[in-house]
Amino acid sequence: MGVLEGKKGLILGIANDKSIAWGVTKSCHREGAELGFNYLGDALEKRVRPLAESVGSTLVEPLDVSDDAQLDDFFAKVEAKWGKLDFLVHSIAYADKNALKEPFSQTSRQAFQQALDISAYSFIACAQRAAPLMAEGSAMLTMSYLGSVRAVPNYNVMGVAKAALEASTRYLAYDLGTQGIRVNAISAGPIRTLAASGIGDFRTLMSKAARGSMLKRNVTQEEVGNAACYLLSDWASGVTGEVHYVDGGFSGGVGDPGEV
Ligand code: 0WE
Repeated sequence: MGVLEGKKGLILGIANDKSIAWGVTKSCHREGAELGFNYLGDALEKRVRPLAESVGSTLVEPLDVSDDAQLDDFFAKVEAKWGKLDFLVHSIAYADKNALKEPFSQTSRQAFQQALDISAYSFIACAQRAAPLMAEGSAMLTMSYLGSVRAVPNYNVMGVAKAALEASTRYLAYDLGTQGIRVNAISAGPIRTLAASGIGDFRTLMSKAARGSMLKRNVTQEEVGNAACYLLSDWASGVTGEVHYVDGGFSGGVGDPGEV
């Protein structure tokens, strides 16, 4: 008997089989959940639909989280099909490519607004539409990164967006706590995904993350997925407003002080 048996959940943000959202999907499916998905545009539908079908899903709908009308349509379809929702996973971020390499002090208003809108506000937008479908004991989860609390070279405006996302997690947890809905974030170590492929010298960042971690290795999509299952399950019934690190211990250490 899986820890998510009998639960219905949405997983937002699969791009392909390397996505963190796909790691979360595999764990949630193994633990018995019935799952629904979104895709961004026709190009990604071709990738997401076969993955969704492989875990027995029949809820796969378009959703660009920067568009309120699409958000309304998406959650209306979820309500029509399921009537209720037990969990929501938000695994969505975007910043302009140039904003992730130019000096942070050069960040444009447009790049700031877009990064914060898609990477942070979208969690609030989803939460406010998901909550009315949720009963006591339901849960929401989003994905963050250490760049929210430390200045990580080149992470730039994404770090500011993740800081807003983590603060939003706490305020949503406060707000929805009165309805018995829990809201948490996972802060994962760097993982090679489609989003990471657009980043210069990600290889060096990955090897520094491994060497500086306590486990001396990087974490996987599957490990994030397993931690996600716990936070979404009734085993975490007393846990909310939390940022849970799944980074092999990197954030708690200083690496090797003797390293040159
Ligand atoms: O949150 C992320 C990645 C988010 C991301 C990645 C891209 C690349 C392609 C958001 N927007 C875009 N836009 C693009 O055009 N991570 C935690 C992975 C990541 O990204 C970095 C990192 C790490 C770690 C960027 C710079 C430095 C470190």
